[in-house]
Amino acid sequence: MTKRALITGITGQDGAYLSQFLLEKGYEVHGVVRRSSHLGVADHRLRWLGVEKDVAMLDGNLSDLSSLIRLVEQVKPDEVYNLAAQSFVASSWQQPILTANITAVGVTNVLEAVRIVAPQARFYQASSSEMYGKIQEAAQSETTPFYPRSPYAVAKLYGHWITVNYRESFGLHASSGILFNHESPLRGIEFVTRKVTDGVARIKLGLEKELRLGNIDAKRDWGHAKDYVRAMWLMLQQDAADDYVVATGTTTTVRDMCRIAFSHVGLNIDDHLVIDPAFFRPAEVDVLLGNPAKAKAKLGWEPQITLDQMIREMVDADLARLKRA
Ligand code: NAP
Ligand code: G4F
Repeated sequence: MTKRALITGITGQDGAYLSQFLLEKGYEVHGVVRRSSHLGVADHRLRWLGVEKDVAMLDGNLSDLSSLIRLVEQVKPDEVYNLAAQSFVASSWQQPILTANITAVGVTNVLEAVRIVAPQARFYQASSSEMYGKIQEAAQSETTPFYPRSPYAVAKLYGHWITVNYRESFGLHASSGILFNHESPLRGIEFVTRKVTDGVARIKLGLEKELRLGNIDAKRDWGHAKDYVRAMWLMLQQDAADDYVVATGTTTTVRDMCRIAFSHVGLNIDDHLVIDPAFFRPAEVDVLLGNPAKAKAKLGWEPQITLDQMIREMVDADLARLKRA
């Protein structure tokens, strides 16, 4: 029988790749979309992947429990992927209450809708490596203590633990993926990898002269979103729900990530990169490095796309976009 998936955050980077992945597996895919005054903007990532006509888009919002209850009643999902969030760390200092309402309490709203209407459905929560913040171990695993450093990370920690709690309290098949940074040509323009690949493409085409960044000494464990949505699905195929770190096991500075992008188009980073304190954060996460051993052992998951390949793919995609425009 055809399986049905309900995805919150279907219009985001991961929602688009997960939709494509599930459609290829034969799923019926339904997504929660918050209303916008701009026609056509919401599905631009799904359109990029050519799957916009294959998914059902349903009106709802993480802050409105009644909408979620109705959607779960309507869709009768086998699997629910909660990807919706205010997901930009820097914005979480500007909008801490909205971040808490959506990224934290919104998780309880989705869990409640599942518990009330479809307790047999399997649930995935998009937890984050940002929860490790001021790291307590050099390589972070499922047992590393958390130390969040932003309103976003604090909200994600709530979402993580409420998922664990609903699993233990009500026996829901609820799993959390503690995903490290993952990127793609569909990444939002405000995140550093995409800001860099778009900036490099603009400089290459003579549209800009400089790229302004904040803390380029920060280190991140970067993977490709296409690899990471596969891990989400694998978690929900296990007999028992559990929590998993999804990462590459390699960490790189923002500076070195930039070097890959500049050298891909034959430019010298020192001629164009400007440090702008406006992009420094009130509290920084200096370094993240994941230990994906459990995901490898239990899910058989391993990343297939390297940082080098991904950054080059992103620069090429931005060059093509800008040329078209
Ligand atoms: P994204 O591109 O920013 O997508 C976020 C999605 O959430 C969008 O579809 C957005 O809709 C939706 N959304 C925001 N507020 C909403 C609300 N009130 N009601 C309903 N939908 C709402 O994020 P992503 O990179 O795909 O990440 C997916 C999830 O994984 C997020 O929860 C993120 O925090 C988490 N995560 C991401 C990473 C990463 O490196 N990418 C790592 C760890 C965890 P609009 O299109 O209308 O804005
Ligand atoms: O790309 P970023 O904005 O991602 P960040 O803060 O690591 O968060 C992302 O990954 C998390 C997983 O760990 C997700 F949960 C979260 O939703 C999001 O997807 O920044 C990466 C690093 C930071 O240290 C930041 O200070 O890059 C540094 N950076 C330096 N200059 C910059 C800039 N970041 C941005 N966005 N813009 C800059 O100009």
